[in-house]
Amino acid sequence: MALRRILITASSLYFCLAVDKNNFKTCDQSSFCRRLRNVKPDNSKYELDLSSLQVTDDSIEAKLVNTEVGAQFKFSLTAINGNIFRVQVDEVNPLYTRYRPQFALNGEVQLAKLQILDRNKDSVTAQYADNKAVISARPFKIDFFKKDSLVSVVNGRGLFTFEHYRKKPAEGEAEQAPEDPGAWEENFKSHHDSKPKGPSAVGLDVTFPGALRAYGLPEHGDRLPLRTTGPGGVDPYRLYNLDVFEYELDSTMAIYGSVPVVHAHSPKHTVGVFWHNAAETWVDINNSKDGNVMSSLVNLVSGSKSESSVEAHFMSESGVVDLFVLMGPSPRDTVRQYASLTGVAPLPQYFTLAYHQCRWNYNDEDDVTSVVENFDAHDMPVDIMWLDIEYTDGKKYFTWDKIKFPHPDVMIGNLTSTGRKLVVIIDPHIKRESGYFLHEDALANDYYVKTKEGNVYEGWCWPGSSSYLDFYDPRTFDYYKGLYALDKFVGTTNDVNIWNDMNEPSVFNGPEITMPKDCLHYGGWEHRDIHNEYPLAQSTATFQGLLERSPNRRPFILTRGHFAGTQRSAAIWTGDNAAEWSHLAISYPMCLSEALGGISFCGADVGGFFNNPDVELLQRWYQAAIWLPFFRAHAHIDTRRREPYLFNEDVRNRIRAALRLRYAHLPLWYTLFWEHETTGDPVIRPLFYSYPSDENVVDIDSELLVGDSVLAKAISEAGASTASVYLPGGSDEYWYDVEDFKLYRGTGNFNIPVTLDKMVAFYRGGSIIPRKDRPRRASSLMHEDPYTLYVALDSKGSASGRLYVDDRESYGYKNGKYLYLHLRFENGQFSSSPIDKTDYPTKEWVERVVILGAPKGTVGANLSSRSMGTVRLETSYSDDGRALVVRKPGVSIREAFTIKLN
Ligand code: NBV
Repeated sequence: MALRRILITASSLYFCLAVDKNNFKTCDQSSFCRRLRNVKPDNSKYELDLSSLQVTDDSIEAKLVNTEVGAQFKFSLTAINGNIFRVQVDEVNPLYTRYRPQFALNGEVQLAKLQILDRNKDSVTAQYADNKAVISARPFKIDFFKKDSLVSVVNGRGLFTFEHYRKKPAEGEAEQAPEDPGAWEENFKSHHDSKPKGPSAVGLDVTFPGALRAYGLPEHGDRLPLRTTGPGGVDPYRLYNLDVFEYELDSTMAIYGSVPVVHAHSPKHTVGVFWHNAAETWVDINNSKDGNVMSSLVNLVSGSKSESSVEAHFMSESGVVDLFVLMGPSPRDTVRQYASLTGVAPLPQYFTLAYHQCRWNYNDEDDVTSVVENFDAHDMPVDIMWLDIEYTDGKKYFTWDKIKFPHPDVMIGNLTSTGRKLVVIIDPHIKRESGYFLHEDALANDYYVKTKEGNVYEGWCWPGSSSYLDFYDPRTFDYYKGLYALDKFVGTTNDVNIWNDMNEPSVFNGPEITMPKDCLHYGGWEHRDIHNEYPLAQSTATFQGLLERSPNRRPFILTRGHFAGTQRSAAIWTGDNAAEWSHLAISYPMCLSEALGGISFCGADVGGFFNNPDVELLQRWYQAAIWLPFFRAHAHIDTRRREPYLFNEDVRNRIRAALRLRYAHLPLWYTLFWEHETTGDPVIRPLFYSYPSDENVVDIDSELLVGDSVLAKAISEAGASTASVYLPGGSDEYWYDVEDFKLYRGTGNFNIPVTLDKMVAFYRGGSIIPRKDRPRRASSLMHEDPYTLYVALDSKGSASGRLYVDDRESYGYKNGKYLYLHLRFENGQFSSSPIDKTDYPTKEWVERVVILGAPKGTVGANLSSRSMGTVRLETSYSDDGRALVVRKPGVSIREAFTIKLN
């Protein structure tokens, strides 16, 4: 810990955290990364044998040959509904079958018809809708065109590599070329990787001509736009789920999650690629704006040396080449295309969007009860209490510590009687203790991951000596699901949800704090093949387990490790951050990156996990975190207690105000999650997503959009007296401060004065935001509360929005038990009408309509609805004239209605 600095200030103790980089490989220390990074550009030895070409209605297949060693591969190109191409390469007659991820895709993809436009001895041209692929044989390369403009090129730089499985050359046997010293076995620190199948890496370059920025590849503690990496410079973005203690920021190092999707963007076009591979992966990025010498290809295709471009080089240790090209043309399209492949987050229960209170650990049942009582006493809302590993009997999951938690059912009853819920942690490592039912069952039935020799693998984790469930074995998967049943996990109820932590998997004494790559899973797969997918296998089993436990409740799961497709089963958080301003700042970019990777349900530990935040940081953290989808405070066991009621009145008031603002917006969040499920649109969005033609926003990641109506900015420095905010949308755009409704017109940077009380968020003029403004202690107590509808008028005096309503917990909405309403304001008239022909018998009603930007002179309004006929309503302006309030419409939200201003 030589790097650890200790600074003592009057109010608190800061440790500048530092990861121990020695524990983790750099590309140079990884044999396959070295090998693939060493491939020389513009010299591809791969050729397509077009004499073997086979064309069907929806696929093009041909033999691909490594002309240097003669190895043969099967190449195919297919088109998938929704403007996606798929490029696959696998070995012909491999020595061992190669792994394809089993959990990432959301079922079978729907093939689309490919039309062959041209076919000659050098190339094949295929078209699907306004997308075209030109496959060149020598060297192998594919150009992808959208409406005749070239948007991406596969193997344009000639870095395509497919290491076919081979027999290990006997000692002394002549080799064609000297091999990398780690090709057949590899050491890292004291760990040995036996590589029984030898080298098996796959790699591929993709060029995005014209792109200005690339985004994606979560999870990294880094800014949103991907930066240039390269030999001698920054290490490639590494995707390898790892439990990195005190992870560093501004870094391409791997951390807990891996989502291999990139969106390349310019104001003219957005295109994406999804590299469907679950093995360790490194991705080099080269952005021409960073001044690197570009490959000749880009200049050639762009016809100009000045056009920008981004290149990505994917390198994976094993598996096949399976690349989806998301043809865009807008960021919304590429994100939706990705969602069409890997799925969406199903609508969560309403309470999951409220405030979660966590700590490692709440010590006992009384502690849990008294924390909630304190929230109540201080009139601060909280919905969910969390229990970390100490609730268990000696870190044996699915058990309770009998001294500290002797009556979990009573404790849970206390919570639910005030409308609260509980989440408990369940890690995937299993304590090897005789008599522990789970361990006994796992041994007796062979449920554990094995060593390369076929013995049960043992590693070290929280419980001490542990083994790891092999979710790849369908029997283990089924058994594991059953563990969540109420009669199995005794003491739990339908109101208990689950937190899957340490599932990268974390192994304290393993290589890079994880499982050795030569460990074996069901089906003979090496851990090497499936590593990045392991946490998804666990969260999928947990999801199904909770569903079997409580068939008509939507499961809530939080997972730390994650992969493409995790959104279908779990929310994520950014792991063990620290109580530092920089960690508050990075929470927006990290979650935005996840949202572009399909995982919208993301948050960061409020306050920072390690160390003690000072009160300013803590307040700012709450103020920023209310605009992230998953909103949970959490803290390390060694930190001081920091439940928000523990601070002085000023601090309490500020945090209460932030919590209340979150709760007021729950109808908006819920609507956005429903729309996410139905469209794939992310719940939070970077500015470039909604304003793709504005070049000024391509690097902005300290601001985010909640749906299409709220823009929030995180204040992430101490002592701020102003916040500089970029407001997008053009010269006619209006933005209203969410708290004081001050109007900002036009686009550009605005300096907003801020006190500690001030939160920085705006409503976009033109949107209608559904809120519930009556402060309550928990979201469940707001269910029958009335709505206040905020109408933020645009420069033409119009606005529109949506509201989704259902029973907040069941699957009734799948059978039409919901309301989805279109809210509109035009020509001085507000209206609400159903978008879908569905119904939900709710008692909720409209308490107020607040119109921002309304012209002066309104005196009263007339409400019309079927059941109420026409009723006159009172109106009044706020003292500063910024808001016109229409009082007590009193109409049921279930009914269509209009309100005409007089
Ligand atoms: O279970 C203890 C912690 C947990 O509080 C945290 O949120 C996880 O990310 N867990 C990691 C284990 C060890 C932390 C040093």
